Amino acid sequence: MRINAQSITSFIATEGRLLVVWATAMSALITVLTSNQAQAVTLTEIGDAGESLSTAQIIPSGLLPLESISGKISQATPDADIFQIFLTEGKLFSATTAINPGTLADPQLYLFDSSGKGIFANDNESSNSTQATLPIGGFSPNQSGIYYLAISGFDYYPVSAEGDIFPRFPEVSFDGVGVYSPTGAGGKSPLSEFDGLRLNGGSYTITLTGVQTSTVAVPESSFGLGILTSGFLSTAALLRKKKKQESVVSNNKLGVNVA
Ligand SMILES: [Ca+2]
Ligand SMILES: [Ca+2]
Ligand SMILES: [Ca+2]
Repeated sequence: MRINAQSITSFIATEGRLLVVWATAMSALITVLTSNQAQAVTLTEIGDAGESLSTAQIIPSGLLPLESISGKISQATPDADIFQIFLTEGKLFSATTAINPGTLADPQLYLFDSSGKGIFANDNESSNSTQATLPIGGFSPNQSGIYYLAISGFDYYPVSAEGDIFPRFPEVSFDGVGVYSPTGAGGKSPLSEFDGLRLNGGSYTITLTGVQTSTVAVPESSFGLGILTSGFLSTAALLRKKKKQESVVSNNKLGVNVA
């Protein structure tokens, strides 16, 4: 090609357009990435989560992906922690304390439906680990909705009015390995309380998959204290978003919606 003033002008114009197109595309990509990363949340227990459905900690509404829950189990006083979560039809659920920081040496995990009936439970994920795992594939709901995830230290376990919701030693192996269905004497009835010995205390982090924050709101005073974004969305941005969403939740004076 013969280079002259006209071809140079043409080249610059073409490159300029390409640059604009490239920049626009990158901008869109970055927006999508930021948006996706910003919407995953982690929860830190606020005060002490209760150990009944009515005192369970409710995570702010909005159906955001919930990546983990952190908290503490007291050994000195009765303490199991229950969190209300949202599970989606057909989506595999899992929860594990195994790969997380924490000082709770021997946690147990339990999943209940919206009425408090047991779904499945685990004490120890393997004969080499006293950490707990409700495995991927162990549960996938037929219907989207509210569920309750509970954690306690060994040997503080859930009971209904009829007795143990999940089988325990000697009905199950002494090492506590295995994922159990609610086949205990009280397994057909909803959770009424936790019972047993409190042999463990400490901090925990439960890593989750297939979980979203609940659709029920929490008091506004709690907002921002326990929820941490895992992406780029700052607290200020969340608060701006909250303000924007206030009209959405105007029918529920207690709540916020960060969807
Ligand atoms: Ca607690
Ligand atoms: Ca508690
Ligand atoms: Ca355990």
